[in-house]
Amino acid sequence: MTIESLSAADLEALAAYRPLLEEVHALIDAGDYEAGITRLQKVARASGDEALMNHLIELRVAAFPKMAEKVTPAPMYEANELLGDVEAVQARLDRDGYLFFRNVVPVALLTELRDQITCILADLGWIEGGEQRMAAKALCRPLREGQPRFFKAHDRIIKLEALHSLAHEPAIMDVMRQALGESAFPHPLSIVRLIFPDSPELATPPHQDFPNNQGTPNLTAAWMPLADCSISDGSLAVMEGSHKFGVLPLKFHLGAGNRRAVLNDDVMACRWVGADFKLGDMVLFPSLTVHKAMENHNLERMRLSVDFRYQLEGEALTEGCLQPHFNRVSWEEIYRDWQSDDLKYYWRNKRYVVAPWDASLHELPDDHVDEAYEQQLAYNIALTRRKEKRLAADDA
Ligand SMILES: O=C(O)CCC(=O)C(=O)O
Ligand SMILES: [Fe+2]
Repeated sequence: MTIESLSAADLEALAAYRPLLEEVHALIDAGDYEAGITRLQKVARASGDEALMNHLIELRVAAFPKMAEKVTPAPMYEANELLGDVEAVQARLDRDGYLFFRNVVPVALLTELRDQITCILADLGWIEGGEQRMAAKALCRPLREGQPRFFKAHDRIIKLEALHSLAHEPAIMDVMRQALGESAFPHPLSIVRLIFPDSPELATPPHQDFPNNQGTPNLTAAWMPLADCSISDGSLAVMEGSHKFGVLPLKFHLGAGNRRAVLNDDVMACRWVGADFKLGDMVLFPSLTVHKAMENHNLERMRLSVDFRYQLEGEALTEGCLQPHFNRVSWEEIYRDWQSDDLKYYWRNKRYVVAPWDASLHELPDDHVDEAYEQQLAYNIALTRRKEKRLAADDA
């Protein structure tokens, strides 16, 4: 979007702000949407000028795909060759802030879990049922974490024994012990991601897990998709070496967690790495590593994935990591229909230190309500326009 592309009416309404607009568009032309939007935002919010606010929203609509395009991940290093050499595994994790493994998680377990999750989603009308069910082809508008309809599915999925037991799977535990140490154990906070197609604005933004989880910074996540998941299907990307620069400040974002990290120059100098994941592949990263989801450009299929977190005995964790994700359903309820008792409350036999939760690490800046409002507005506009464009293309 350039100043020249504005309509005559818009230009007239914005005439008083011409110098500001030129400044903003110079930043945008140079590729820095974030700086342009920040500059315009200050004046638009302070003035309450409607034309200026509309222009800000339009810039946000245009910025989403442009900002996404900027990340082209280099290939992740495949660390399978290091397995068996614990020192080499740990040195590589310490150096790069991630480890990517091909084909280490039994695909039968992943497929079984996908089967159970897609049954629930089809039952609730999120995706097509029947023969197409496992493809997870979305039937409804994107739902976001936090919405009542989202929880209708999530409250059922969080009860699945197959979800929680996967975190303990011996093949995964073997890798986690090599990466972290012999006493590695998973947190019971097992997370499932239900990511809709065609909504790049909702892709999980760059962030560190530390502000969400806290406790030991050695806490290490294992992320794995529940089907083959290429970069364009919205797989996970990490910033290599970004775990060396401490805890970053936060801003609001519409994607999972509603927070993105504000990346400083040191972090920006790190490169993004990613992969076309195959079912069975897994990536690990400690809680200070900056990571994000790539945008799901698949126009039909949901991206379903899970992520678990592991730590060593004796290290610190916060109470929230011992609760079910979103803490809406009790463990008792979750366990009700399980076949086996072996994993119920297993963490009570582990040694760990409970650290206090530091709310300041998780706080959003004062302007987050404005930010949320503007992003939601821009997202709705972008979604409606994409839909109209597709309908028009279908008609043609
Ligand atoms: O799957 C996603 O979109 C986000 C995953 C993530 O942030 C994590 O595993 O920590
Ligand atoms: Fe994360």
